[in-house]
Amino acid sequence: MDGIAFADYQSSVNQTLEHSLPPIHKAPYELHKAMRYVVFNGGKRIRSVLTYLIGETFGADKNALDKICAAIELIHAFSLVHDDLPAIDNDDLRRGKPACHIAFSEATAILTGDALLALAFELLASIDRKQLSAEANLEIIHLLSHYIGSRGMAGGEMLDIALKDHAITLNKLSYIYKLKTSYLICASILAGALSADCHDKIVLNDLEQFGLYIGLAFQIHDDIIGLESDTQTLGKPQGSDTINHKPTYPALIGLANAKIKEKECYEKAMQYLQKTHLQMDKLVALSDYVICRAA
Ligand code: GRG
Repeated sequence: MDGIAFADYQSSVNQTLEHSLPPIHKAPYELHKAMRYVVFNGGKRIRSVLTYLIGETFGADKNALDKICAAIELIHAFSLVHDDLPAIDNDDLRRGKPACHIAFSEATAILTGDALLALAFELLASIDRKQLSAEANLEIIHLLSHYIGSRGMAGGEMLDIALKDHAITLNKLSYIYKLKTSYLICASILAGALSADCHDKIVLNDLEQFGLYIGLAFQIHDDIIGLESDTQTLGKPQGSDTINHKPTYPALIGLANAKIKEKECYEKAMQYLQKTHLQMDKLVALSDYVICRAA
C-alpha cells in the first residue's frame, strides 16, 4: 500500500501480532514457527486498516483496536492457510512464498490454521474492561464468529468447492464471493464501529452495505489482477484461475464487463460511505487502493 499513509496502522497491528503469537523457542516449536511464518508473510493488512480507520473515527480505544485488529488478521491468515490446502484449493504458493503445507507439512498447516483461529478469540476475550465494555466485546466476538462460520466465510468456501467444475450463474458467484470474501471485510468494518459502542442502526446498516460492496469490488479486482498482473507481482502463477477452471467474473462475463461490475460495486460502496457522514478521506483512499492494487 505504498504512497498511502497506512504504515502506522500496519505497524501497530504487526507489533500486537508480534507480542501475541507464541515465541518459536517455546514448544511445540514447529507449530509456533509455522504460525509466525504465515502471519509475517507480507500481507497487506487491508482488513485491520479498515477496522482502525472506522474505530478511530468513532473514538474507540487504541489498545482495544490493536487486539481486535490482530484477531482479524489471525482469522484472515488462518483462512488463507486452509484455503491453500490440497483438499481445498491446492495452491503451492502464497504471497510468492511456499504455502504453509509446502513449507511445513499438511498436518502442520491444518493445526496452524486451528491454532491461529483459537488465538484470535483468545485475544478478543483478553481485552481490558477499561478499554472496551463487556457488551461491545461480546458483540464483536458474536459478529466475527457469525461472519466466518457456516453462514459466512466457511459456508462460502463450502459452496465454492461444491460448485467446482459445474456451470454457475453470475448471481450464484456473487453470493459465494459475498460469503467467502465480503463478510470478513464487513465484519472488520462493523467491529471498528462496535469497538466505540456505536449502536446507531442506520449507520451500522450503511457501513455493512459499504463493506459488502467494497468486499465484492475487492474480490472482482482479485479476479482481474489474477489475469493481468505478472506472476512475480501476484506471488502466484498468472492466470491460475483459468488454468484451474475456476469460475470468476472475467470467466463468466469477460474482462471488460468484469471491470464495469467492479466500478459499479465501488460506486455503490462510496454512496453508502457518504451516507454515514464519517470522516472519509482515508477510507476513500483505502477503497481506491482496493480497486487499483496490482497484487
Ligand atoms: C472457518 C473461518 C473459516 C474458514 C475456512 C478456507 C476458508 C474456510 C475460507 C477461505 C476464504 C478465502 C481465502 C477467501 C479469499 C479472499 C481473498 C481474495 C484473500 C486475499 O486477501 P488479501 O489480498 O491477502 O488481502 P494478503 O496477502 O494481503 O493478506
